[in-house]
Amino acid sequence: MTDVRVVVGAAVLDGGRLLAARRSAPAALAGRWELPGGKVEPGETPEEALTRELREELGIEAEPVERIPGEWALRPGLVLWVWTARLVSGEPRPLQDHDALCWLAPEQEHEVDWLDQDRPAVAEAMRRLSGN
Ligand code: 9L3
Ligand code: MG
Repeated sequence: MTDVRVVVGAAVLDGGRLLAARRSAPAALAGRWELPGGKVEPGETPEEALTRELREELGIEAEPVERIPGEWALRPGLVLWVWTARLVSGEPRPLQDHDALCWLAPEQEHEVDWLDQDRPAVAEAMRRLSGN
């Protein structure tokens, strides 16, 4: 019996930097930074969900590149899976659920207050960006 719901997060990489998004909701998470994304809907693959979430939340076209190995528990019944993603077109804007965005170079990883569950995947994405 599997009733674990997957949330996909995107490590969008462009020009040697990673896109970080600051949540505006819910109140408990507002002000914390995350890899943008959201819940996989029934009938969708995780990759399809990732593409859809980036379109809805940021107005960009992006494509998933590789899954970052691992999964991180968000709360009972909800886990986070992360892909690196390539920006195909558009300029990201915070259209939903975020109130700020920024592009971070690897040495800037710790300049924002990442959600705890996102930290391992952020660290791995930054390692890949810096070629380690
Ligand atoms: N969440 C954590 N890290 C992330 C994402 C995209 C989401 N990188 C958590 C926050 C919410 C839940 O997953 O509690 C569902 O996310 P959303 O659908 O509100 O974005
Ligand atoms: Mg979301």
